[in-house]
Amino acid sequence: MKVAAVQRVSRREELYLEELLELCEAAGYESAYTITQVRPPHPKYNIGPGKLEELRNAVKTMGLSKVVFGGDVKPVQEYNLAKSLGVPVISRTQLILEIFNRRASSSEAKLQIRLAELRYELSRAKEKVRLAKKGEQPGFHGLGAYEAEVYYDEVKRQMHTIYQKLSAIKRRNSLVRAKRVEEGIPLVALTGYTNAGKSTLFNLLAGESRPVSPQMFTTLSTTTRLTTFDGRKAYISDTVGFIRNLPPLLIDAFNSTLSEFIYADLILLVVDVSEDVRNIQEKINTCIATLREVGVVDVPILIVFNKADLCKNAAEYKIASLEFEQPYVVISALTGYNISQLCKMAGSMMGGYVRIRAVLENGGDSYELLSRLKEHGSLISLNYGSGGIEFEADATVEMAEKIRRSASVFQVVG
Ligand SMILES: Nc1nc2c(ncn2[C@@H]2O[C@H](COP(=O)(O)OP(=O)(O)OP(=O)(O)O)[C@@H](O)[C@H]2O)c(=O)[nH]1
Ligand SMILES: [Mg+2]
Repeated sequence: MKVAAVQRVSRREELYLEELLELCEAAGYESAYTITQVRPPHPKYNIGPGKLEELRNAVKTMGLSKVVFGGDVKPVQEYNLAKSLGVPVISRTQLILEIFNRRASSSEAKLQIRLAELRYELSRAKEKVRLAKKGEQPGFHGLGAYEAEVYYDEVKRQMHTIYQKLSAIKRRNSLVRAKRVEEGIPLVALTGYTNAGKSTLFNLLAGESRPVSPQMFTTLSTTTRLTTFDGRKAYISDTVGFIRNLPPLLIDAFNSTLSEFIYADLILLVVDVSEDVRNIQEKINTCIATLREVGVVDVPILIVFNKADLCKNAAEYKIASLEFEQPYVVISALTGYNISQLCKMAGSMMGGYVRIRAVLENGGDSYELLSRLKEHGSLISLNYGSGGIEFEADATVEMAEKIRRSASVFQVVG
C-alpha cells in the first residue's frame, strides 16, 4: 500500500525521517511520498496550509491510500486532515500499533497490543465525545455524543476483561520466575533498541533459531533458554526492543514483559555500533531511560556494542566519544567476533556463583549431591580418594550451601 510519510517537528527538534520510513516499511507500507516541515503545529491541520495543499496534490496524483504522521496528531487535526485529503490519516502511535499487530504471535503479546489499542481508542474517544458535545465535529465513528459515551463504556469493559486475562498470565510468569529463583540460576536479559541484533545474539548464545530480520520489532514476546557463560549456567531471555518516544500506552500494556528486567541478574544492553555516533548515543540514552522507567535501578548492565564487523576499526574510536558509565564489550553476533570475551564478562558480572573446594564422604548421598551440582553449577576437578570425593566447582549460592552442610572439608576459593 502506497502512503505519504509526513514529519513535522518544531524548531530544534530532530527530524528522524529515516526512522519513520523504516517504521512504515515494517508496517508493510511503501512510502511513495515524503513531506518534512519545521514549524509549530498548525491548530487545524498539524502541518501548515501550504504543505497541506502539496500533500493533497500528491495523494490525488499518486493514488496514495493513507497518510502517516511521524508524530502524534490530535483527534481534531486527524479529522480535519482526513476530510481535506479524502484518505485516512494515522499517527506514529497507531503506526507502531499496526506493526505490533502484524508481529504478535503469542497470546500474551496479542492481549497486550489489544490493550494498548483500546487505551488509544479510549483517549481519543474521550476527546471526540468532548468535541461532539461542543459541536465541533461528529462524534466517534460518526456517532452522536450519547452513543459515543456508550462506546466509551464498552471500551472500558473490554479493557477490564483483558486486564484479568493478562494478570492470569502474569501470575503464571511469576511462578516460573519463583522456580528459577529457587534453582539459584542467574537470569541474563537481552535488551536494546529495536534492530540492534538481540535475537541474533540470543540465537548464537542459546543455539536457537528465533526469527531475525532487518525490519523493526521482529521480536515481541519473551523467550528464555538455558545457556552457559564462561562455564556457568544461566538463563538468557530475548524480548521486545525499545524505540525512542515509545508511546506510554505501549509501555503500560507491555509492563509485565518489560518489568521482567527488574528480576534479571544482569542486563546485556545491545547497541548497533555501526551507526553514527549521535544515533548511538541517542539510542543508549533511550534504552537506559526506558529501563529506569520500568523500574530497573540496581541490575548491573553490560553494554554490548554489536555489528563490529560493519565498522572495521572504527568501533573503539566511536565508543571513545560516547557518554555512558557501564562496562562494555565490542562484538559481532553475526560473525561470532569476541563472543568469548562477552561470555567471560557476563559470567563474572551476573554473580550467583561461588567457586568452592570441598570433600564429601564416599556414599550414595554424596553422589546425589554431585549430580545436583552438575545441574546447578559446573565441576572443575574431581578426585575419588581414600579420604572421600575431593572436588572443585562453580556452584550456585544455594547449592554451595547444601554442599557445605554435608562436606567434611569446605572452602570458598573465589
Ligand atoms: N552485520 C551485522 N549484522 C547483524 C549483526 N547482528 C545482527 N545483525 C542484523 O541486524 C538485523 C537485526 O537483527 P535482529 O537480531 O533481528 O535484531 P533485534 O534486536 O532482535 O531486533 P527486533 O527484534 O526487531 O527488535 C538483522 O538483519 C541481522 O542479520 C552483526 O553482528 N553484524
Ligand atoms: Mg529480535
